[in-house]
Amino acid sequence: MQRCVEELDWHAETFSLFGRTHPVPRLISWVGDPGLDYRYAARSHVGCGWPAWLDGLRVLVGAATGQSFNHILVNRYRTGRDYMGWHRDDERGVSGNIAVLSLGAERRFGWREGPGYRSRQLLLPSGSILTLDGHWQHTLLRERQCEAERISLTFRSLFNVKNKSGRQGILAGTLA
Ligand SMILES: O=C(O)CCC(=O)C(=O)O
Repeated sequence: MQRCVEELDWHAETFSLFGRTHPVPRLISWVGDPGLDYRYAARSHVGCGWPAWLDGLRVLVGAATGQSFNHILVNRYRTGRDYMGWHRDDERGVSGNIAVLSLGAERRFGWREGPGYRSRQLLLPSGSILTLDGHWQHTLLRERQCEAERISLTFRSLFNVKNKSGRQGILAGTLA
């Protein structure tokens, strides 16, 4: 966890709603194969290679889940006031499940198969790995009383796609 805090580049992104700009309620970072872009919310997150310590983690998480990964989006929740709202990770170019490695504060994770479905919750302790179908809606809930920090490393397997116009699509980049 400390290494993530100290050695990753952290970004405070913003989003627009009804013409106003708001801070995304968490910090993010990313690591991936050189040139590989995980693009969502109209923003690029281009990998520039793996530091050895994270490559080791990638191998461990790959062995634990039986998948191989080429990109990580890292979320840093500074306290329980940071969170992630309901969303899906069903962008074109993401294959297989997402593996979420949790570090630090235990937080509540919710998921449901879609709007109108019953939502369920799970506690994510430090060191746990959750595998997740990105088509399901999910959220990391706000917990106002929590003062401790949590980091989630969300391992993804991305592949190159082109859209109908022949231009690079939602995900752009090259796989080694
Ligand atoms: O931090 C978490 O556990 C959830 C992360 C997440 O939903 C995502 O990165 O899409």
